Amino acid sequence: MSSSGRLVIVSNRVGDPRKAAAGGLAVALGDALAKSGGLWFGWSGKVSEDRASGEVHRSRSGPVELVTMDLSQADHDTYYAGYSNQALWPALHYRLDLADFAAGFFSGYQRVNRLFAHKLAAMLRPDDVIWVHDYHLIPLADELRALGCRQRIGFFLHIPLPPPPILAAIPGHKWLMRSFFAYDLVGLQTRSDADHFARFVQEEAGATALGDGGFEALGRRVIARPFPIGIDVAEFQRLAGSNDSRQTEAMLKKQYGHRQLLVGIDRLDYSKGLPHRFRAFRELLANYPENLNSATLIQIASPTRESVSAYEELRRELEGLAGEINGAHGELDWMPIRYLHRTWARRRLPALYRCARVALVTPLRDGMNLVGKEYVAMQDEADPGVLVLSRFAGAAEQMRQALLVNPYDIPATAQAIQRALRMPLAERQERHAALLAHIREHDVHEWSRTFLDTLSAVEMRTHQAA
Ligand code: ADQ
Repeated sequence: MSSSGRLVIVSNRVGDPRKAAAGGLAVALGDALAKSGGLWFGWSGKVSEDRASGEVHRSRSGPVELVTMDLSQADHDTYYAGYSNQALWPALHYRLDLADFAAGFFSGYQRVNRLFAHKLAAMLRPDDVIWVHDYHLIPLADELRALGCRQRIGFFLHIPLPPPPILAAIPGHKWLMRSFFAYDLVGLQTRSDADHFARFVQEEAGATALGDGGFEALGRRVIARPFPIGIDVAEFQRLAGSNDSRQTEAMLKKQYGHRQLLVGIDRLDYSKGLPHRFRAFRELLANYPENLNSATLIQIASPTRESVSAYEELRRELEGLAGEINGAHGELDWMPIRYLHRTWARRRLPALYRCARVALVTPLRDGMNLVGKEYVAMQDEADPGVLVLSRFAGAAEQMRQALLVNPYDIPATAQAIQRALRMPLAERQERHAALLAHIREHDVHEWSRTFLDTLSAVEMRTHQAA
């Protein structure tokens, strides 16, 4: 980071960068924070007994200060489970049919963002650089500006930004736009998300395009550009060398050595297209019978947001499909689908990636999707597997050498899986080498460095009359 200021990260959940389970994003942000002796602020993940939110906890992770805040039950239900996960999450994933825009959700969302801003403002120094993450906290900069904060504030949206007609269906979407204009820099995952942003602010707020992603409206300026997120390749290589990972790999090779393994690793979320994936796999078995008694899909789907009813229905649908496919095609000594509804320890992920001939990353819509990148990073360069990737994952914009599929087209997806399973070695190597070079060059460290350099280079604003 070129600026000398302290880095302050704000996100719904705070990760402890020193814990291996924290994952690449926490590690990358932790690195950036450590360089400036930074602060990470967010929800503690705890729901307090108190009627009001706000108890603050402080701890340290090396040079990084971690500050978290508890939420009351009502704030959790409206801000987190409500507006964030039942209104914004589905709407921004193009699923207006699943969105619930209850008024109580919206007021809770505003209330918690205001509370976050009040708690954070009290801790800020004048030369801090603030980086806010994700859809839970879109209005945070506006709230901070209202309290007189003039620091540089950047925002990164980890999930997609849909085209203007979908955004315009969000009740009171004007506040959304106004909120974006309180930031100095808005980062999006892909070029097409950035195009949607450009069209949205120009069509709905009459914003003027200033070039290079700059826009002016409402008496404010913002820069909005794509910053595609990557993974920490070195972290995965380290994990792959761990005892846990080696043991799991040996076990998988013993169990499945004479089969063709396919792997899917996701949170159990409707955006990930899991029922479509299971149907494509069923079609593969029906249309290409040479895969019977051989192709085995290991699908790990970790539980998430279980209090939301759409997730419960999805769980039942998947269990039904897995049971049906195994019942119809399985043998005493072979089950086509191994479906595990639980979180898989991060340190054991490399083993799964390495043993799988094919990875199925087929979301109906995804901001980026890091699983495909992790899979590519973990392949044996001499004998790599094949990535089947949805064209609707943000990653598809960069990973053109994957087998790109439309997950809604079940027969075509089955055909692509068949092609992946039969792909000759030379073609696998060629595709893999190109993908790996890209993933190495554009890793998560490059992502955070580029974002923060861009934010630091933004002219300090003489904030903020509007
Ligand atoms: P997620 O929707 O959570 O994140 P994704 O990128 O698929 O999406 O996964 C994030 C991490 O979680 C990966 O490191 C993956 O290995 C891990 N993970 C996923 N399922 C797991 C499981 N069942 N067991 C163990 N680990 C699992 C959001 C956006 C994405 C975007 C990321 C980062 O929705 O589009 O890529 O943020 O910006």
